[in-house]
Amino acid sequence: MPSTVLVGAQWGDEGKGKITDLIAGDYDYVVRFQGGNNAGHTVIHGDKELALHLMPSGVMYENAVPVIGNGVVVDPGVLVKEMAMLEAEGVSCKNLKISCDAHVIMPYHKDLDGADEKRLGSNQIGTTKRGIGPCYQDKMGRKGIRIQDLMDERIFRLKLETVLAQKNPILEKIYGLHTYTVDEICEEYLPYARILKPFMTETAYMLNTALRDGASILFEGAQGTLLDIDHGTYPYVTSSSCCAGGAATGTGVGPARMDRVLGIQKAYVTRVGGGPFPTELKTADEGGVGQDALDGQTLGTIGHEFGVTTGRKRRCGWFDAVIARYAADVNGLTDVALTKLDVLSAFDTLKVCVAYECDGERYDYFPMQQSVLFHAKPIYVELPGWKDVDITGCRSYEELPENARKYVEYIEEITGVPASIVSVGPDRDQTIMRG
Ligand code: 2SA
Ligand code: GDP
Ligand code: MG
Repeated sequence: MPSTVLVGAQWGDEGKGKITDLIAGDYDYVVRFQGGNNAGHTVIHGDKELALHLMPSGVMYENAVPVIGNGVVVDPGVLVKEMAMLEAEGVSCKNLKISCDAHVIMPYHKDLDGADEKRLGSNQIGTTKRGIGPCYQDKMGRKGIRIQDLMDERIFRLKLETVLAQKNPILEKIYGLHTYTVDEICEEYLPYARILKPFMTETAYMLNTALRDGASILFEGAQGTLLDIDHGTYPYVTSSSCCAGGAATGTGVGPARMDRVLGIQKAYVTRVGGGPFPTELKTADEGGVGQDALDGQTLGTIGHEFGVTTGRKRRCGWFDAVIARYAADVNGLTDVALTKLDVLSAFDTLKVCVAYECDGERYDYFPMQQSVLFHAKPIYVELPGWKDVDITGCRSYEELPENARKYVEYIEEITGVPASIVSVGPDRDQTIMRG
C-alpha cells in the first residue's frame, strides 16, 4: 500500500472517519497530524456508532498502529476518557503512540476560547470551545506546553509558573475570568501524565524508520480544506493546517514519502459554525424561504447533519464545484471519496454549483477576496435525480441507477478528479470501490 494522506475537501464532516476506518486495515500506521478534540469522526463498531475525537480512526484495527502526531493539540483528560470508552467497547488502545512534541490544551485555553468568542459578538467563528485556537496561539508564540513537558513534573511546574504569570492577569483583568495556580493545574494534569507516559514516543523517528523498513502510513486529516488556517475562509477557520501539506509538518515525514492524496467530499456540502457558504440552503429557522429552505431541511434531516462534538446543527447546501476544484489544487488530490450519495435519493432534481457570480463577474475558481465569497451567487446546473430509489444496498458502480452514475461522472468531469470511492451509507460495507 502506498502511503496516503486523507483530507477533508470541504468544511469538515465529509465522512473522513468512515473512509479512514474502511481503509485503515491496509496500512501499518494511522496518524492524526493536526487539530484536536474539536474533530468528531464517526466509525461503526459492531452495531454501534462510536465518535472519535482524538484517537486516530485506525485504532479499530489491531494491526494498524494509531499515532497522534506532533501537529495535534492534546487535551489529556479527553484522551484518557476516550481511551477508557474504547477499551470498554472492546477496542484496545495499547498500541497508541503520542508524539512527545504534541502541544497540550490547558484549562486556560478552554476558558479563553469561550471568552474570545463572546467578545466577537455577531462575528463569532462558532468554535467548538475546546481550547484549540488558544493552544495553537501559544504554540506559535513559543509559550506552549508539550507532551514531553507534561511528563516531567519539574519542567511542567517551571513552564506553568512562567506562563501563568502572563495568563492570569489576562484571564482576570481582560476577561474577568478566574485565575489558576500551578498546584491546581498539577493536581488535575499530573494523574493524566502518569496514565499517558507509556504512550509518549518520538513519533517522527518511529515513522521514518518504519518507512525505511517498508511500512505504509495513512495520514488522517481532521476538519477540512476550507477550515485550514492558510487556505480556508479565514478567519472562519480552525487554527491548524488541515490540508495535505499539514501531514508533513504535523508528523515530521517528508512530502516525497506521500504517494496518494485522497480527498473526502460529500455529494453535497455542510458547514458548522460561522463564515461564508455560497451554496447554503438556509432552513426556515435559519431565515430561509421557499424550496431552498425545504431542500436544506431535507439534506439536514436525511443526512443527520449534526455536529459529532458539539451536537450543533450543520448548515447544508448543494455540491460546490468551485471549492472542489480549489481543494483539488491546494491539496494536490489524486482521487476522492464521494460520500453520502444515498442522501440525494430524496430529491427529484439535483443542483450542482459550477461557478459563482458576483457584481456581474463570473468566478470559475475560488475568488481571491473573501468579500466576493460572502456575496457570491451560485451558478447552478440541474441534473435529474433518482428519487426514492434506495441505493444503500448497491455494492458495485453498475448497480447504481443511471442518474446516480451520471451525477458522479458529472462531478468528476467538472472537478477533474476521479471518484475512486463512492459511499452509499454509514456502514463499512456500504461502499463502492471503483478499482
Ligand atoms: P475550532 O474549535 O477552533 O476548531 O473552531 C473553528 C472552526 O472550525 C470548525 N470546526 C469544525 N467543523 C466541522 N466539524 C468539526 N468537528 C465536529 C464534528 C464539529 C461539531 O465532527 O461535527 O461537533 O460541532 C469541526 N471542528 C472545528 C468550527 O465549527 C469553527 O467554524
Ligand atoms: P468526519 O468528521 O469527516 O469524520 O465526518 P463525521 O463523522 O463528523 O460526519 C459524517 C457522518 O456521516 C457520520 O455520521 C457518518 O456515520 C455518516 N456517513 C459517512 N458516510 C456516509 C454515507 O455514505 N451515507 C450516509 N447516509 N452517512 C454517511
Ligand atoms: Mg466530524
